[in-house]
Amino acid sequence: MMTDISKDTDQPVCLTIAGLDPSGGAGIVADIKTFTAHGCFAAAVVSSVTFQNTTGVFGSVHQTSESVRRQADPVFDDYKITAAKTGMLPTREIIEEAATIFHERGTGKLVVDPVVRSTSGFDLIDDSALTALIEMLFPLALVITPNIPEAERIAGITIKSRDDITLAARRMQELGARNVLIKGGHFIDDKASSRTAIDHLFVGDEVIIFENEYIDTTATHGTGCTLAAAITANLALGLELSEAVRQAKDFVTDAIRNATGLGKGHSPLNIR
Ligand code: PXL
Repeated sequence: MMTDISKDTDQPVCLTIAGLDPSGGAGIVADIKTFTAHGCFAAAVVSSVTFQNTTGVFGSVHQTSESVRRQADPVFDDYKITAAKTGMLPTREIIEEAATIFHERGTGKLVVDPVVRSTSGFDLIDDSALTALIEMLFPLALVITPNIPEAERIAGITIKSRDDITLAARRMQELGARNVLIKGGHFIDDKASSRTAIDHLFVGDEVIIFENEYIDTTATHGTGCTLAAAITANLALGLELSEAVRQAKDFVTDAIRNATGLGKGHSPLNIR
C-alpha cells in the first residue's frame, strides 16, 4: 500500500530569512542546523550571499526584494510556518518585502535578530535599513535579540551598567519592540568580582535575568544566529518565551563548549 504523504505532519516548520555564510558558522547554515537539532523542519530564504570564513567577512552580494519574495512565496504556499526568524536583512527594500510577506502570511512566532555587524567588524546593514528594521519588523516580532553593540546603536546610548541595559531595552520597547532579549556576551560588569555572561529578557514590564558562566573562548562565530534560531525552534515546539530563551542559552553554551576549533579565526560552534 502507498503511504499517504499528503497528511499533516506534527513536525513544526521553522523559516529563516537571513544571509548565507558559506563557511557554515553563521547565518542560514547555523539556523538550519539549529532548527534540525531541535527536531524542527528547516526552511530558508537567502537575503544576501556573504564571502567569509572564520577569519573575517570579505564582502557580500545582496539579494533583491524580488528574489526574497520569489523564494518565500512558494514556501508559504506549501507549508504552514510555525515560527520564523530574521537575521541579516541588509537593505531597506528587503526589510520592506519581508514585513509585507509577514503581514500577508501571518508571522507565526517571529524572532527578529537585529544583525548590524559581524564579530569581525564588517557592517552587515546600512542606517536606512536599520531604521526600516525598527519601524517595520520590531512591531511584528515576539522578541528581538540584540547584543550590546546592537542595542547601543539602536537605542542610541552607551551601555556601561546594568541600568543602561534597562534603559536601552525600554527605549527599544518605545520603538515598537514587545519583548527584548539583550545578550550580555559583550558586557563587562565593573561591579562584579568575576565575569559572567548575563542576558536580560524584558517581557513587557518584567525583566528576567539569565546568568551563565562566561566561557573565555574565540569559538564564537555564529553565536547570535544560533541563539535566535534556538529560541525560534523552542517557540515552534510550544515553549513560553522565557523557557524558550533559557533552553536556547543552554543549547548555545553547550555548542560553544563543544566547538572543535575548526578554522584559523573565530571557530564555529558545534551545533548538534
Ligand atoms: O552574526 C551575525 C551574522 C549574521 N548573518 C550572517 C553573518 C553574520 C556575521 O558574520 O555573516 C550571514
